[in-house]
Amino acid sequence: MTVLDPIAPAAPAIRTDWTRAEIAELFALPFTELVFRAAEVHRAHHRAGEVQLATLLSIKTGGCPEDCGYCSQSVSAESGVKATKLMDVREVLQNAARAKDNGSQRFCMGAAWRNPKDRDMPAIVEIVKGVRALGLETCMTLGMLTPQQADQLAEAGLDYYNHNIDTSPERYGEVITTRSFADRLETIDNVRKAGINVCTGGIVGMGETREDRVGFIHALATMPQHPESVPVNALVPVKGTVLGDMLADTPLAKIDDIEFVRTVAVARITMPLSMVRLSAGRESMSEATQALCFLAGANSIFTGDRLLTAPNAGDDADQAMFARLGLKPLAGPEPLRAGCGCG
Ligand code: SAM
Ligand code: DTB
Ligand code: SF4
Repeated sequence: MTVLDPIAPAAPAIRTDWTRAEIAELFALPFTELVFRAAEVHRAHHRAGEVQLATLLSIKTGGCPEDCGYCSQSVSAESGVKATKLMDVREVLQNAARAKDNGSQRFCMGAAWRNPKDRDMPAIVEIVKGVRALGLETCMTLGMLTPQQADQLAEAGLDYYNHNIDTSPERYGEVITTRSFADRLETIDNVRKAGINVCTGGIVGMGETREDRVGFIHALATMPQHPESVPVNALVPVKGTVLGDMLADTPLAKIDDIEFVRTVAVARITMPLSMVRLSAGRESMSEATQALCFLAGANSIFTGDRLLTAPNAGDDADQAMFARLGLKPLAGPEPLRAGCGCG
């Protein structure tokens, strides 16, 4: 006879019809109530003690024609980042093999492009195939894609494509002027139609309002299908970028840790099945804040000592944190559905 656990939380329905008012109400909950609810949703769908490890590599750095106000790789920034050519396939594979040895499940490759040129695609396809052959999940972020390029990546076996919406639709034009929010959605749609898993999220701590954070989560949680991965980055303030310099001049604009955790919790509650990745900005985050993020439903991180151009916590620091918190690297596929018996 199966004995049902009377205190196991009921699995909430997956909704894509969230209203802004509902999301604002979640943000406004007493903090402990919000985190408790997020933890309940997390436990209903995921193995709560496991966190996915992903490693990033910049395969083409700097010289980007876009003017994203946060980014060290834009030609508009005076960050000192040098432009490189697309990395040689062998060098990418060496990095991927190292990431696998260090326990990563997913290898994410970024290029500082507005969009890949068709002449870049054969090398990109070779990289995807090579990284997959090492037994890693592949993720790429190359800028805007045409439907044909998305199909080419799908055919090569690309598992995920990262393309962030970054902030609320209303705030977007203040952060980036060289493309629109609608352009972003179009590429995400091309990726989805090609059958590649969607990774999209954004950045908090860019001097935005609570209402912008509500609009940001609303835009993600009302997509026709929730993104499989939702990276939540805390702005890494880079000297020489518009937003990095703005934060240096107005330190009060820095995101409050509690508000950051709230954003993670609301992402978890509204998108129960998605992997919520605690992405950039961990280096300047206390372990206590990171632990609150894990409690609030974050279940993926970037490991390694570098993000794309910015420093990251590093494998040793993360192993020590996992040991202290009793967390384990995610093993096996995700996400887990309630009722599968493995939660
Ligand atoms: N060029 C591609 C694009 O924009 O889609 C891919 C690379 S881009 C660096 C990937 C994402 O990294 C951005 O969308 C942004 O969300 C995040 N990012 C970039 N610089 C950041 C920073 N200084 N702090 C936090 N996140 C950042
Ligand atoms: C994402 O949302 N965060 C990653 C990944 N997607 C490509 C990038 C973070 C970049 C942080 C700044 C840097 O390293 O330059
Ligand atoms: Fe270019 Fe991407 Fe940086 Fe924007 S975020 S400047 S598109 S590399």
